[in-house]
Amino acid sequence: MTRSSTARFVGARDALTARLVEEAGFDGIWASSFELSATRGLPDLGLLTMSECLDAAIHIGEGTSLPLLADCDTGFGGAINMARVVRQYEAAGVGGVCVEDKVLPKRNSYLDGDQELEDADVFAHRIEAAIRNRSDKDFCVIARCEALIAGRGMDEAMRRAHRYVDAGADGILIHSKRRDPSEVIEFLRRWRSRAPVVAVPTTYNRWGITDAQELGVSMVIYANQTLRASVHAIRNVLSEIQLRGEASTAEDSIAPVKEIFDLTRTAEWEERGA
Ligand code: SPV
Ligand code: MG
Repeated sequence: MTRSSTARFVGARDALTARLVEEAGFDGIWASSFELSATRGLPDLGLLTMSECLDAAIHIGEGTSLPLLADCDTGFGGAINMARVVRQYEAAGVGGVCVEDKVLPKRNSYLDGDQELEDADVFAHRIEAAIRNRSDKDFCVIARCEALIAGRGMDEAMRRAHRYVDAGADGILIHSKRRDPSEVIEFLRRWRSRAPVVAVPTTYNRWGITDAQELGVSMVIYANQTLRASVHAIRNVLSEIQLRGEASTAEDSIAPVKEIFDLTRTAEWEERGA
């Protein structure tokens, strides 16, 4: 297992997945809007409400002792909504929130087509409201800069990132959908470690944790790999059962029932209720 001072967070859409992430030795959980939407069979187009996302985050948190960073899309409205987001997520024991500078309803960053950015001052005001409304300064508020995703260039990304840290953000998630890490590396070079940086190496997935660490990245998020893994695993087992007309050969590629008993701490619960 690679040990790193760069925290490695992984997307988990439910408590059981979060438990698997913890078991594998990662550092934290990303409650991804993409994963939570997909779990409901919905596209990641800002359709989920704050209560739905908060409820999911609470359930995910019940499965793990790892810190949880909640993807709060654009903050579910304006500064006043952001104030409520922070109060509610903090009260629920979530470690922090991440909000992105797009307009509501946002579109997933990997979708083709236009991405509409929020006005930088309007978004900075939202960050200020978030900071003002936390009661614990360790509750983390990450501002996600989508300027590169929206094709607005590095100067705009830098301008926005500085504006958001001026507004009080604890860190910047700089998002890029290039297949190589060049944009993120250029951002880091110009940023000069002014505040912690979070990266999401989904498309530039050959960028290893050691490289990220050497360049001073504070956190990487493997945002959606567990969701995508489960889609293929489920499809494979279903087609195996369809093909054979029975489930015996599928057994080799699925978890034994006992493993699920163990993962859900069945013995511990029976003891509690004894
Ligand atoms: C998510 O996982 O919901 C994210 C990250 O926002 S991404 O889908 O990579 O934009
Ligand atoms: Mg998201």
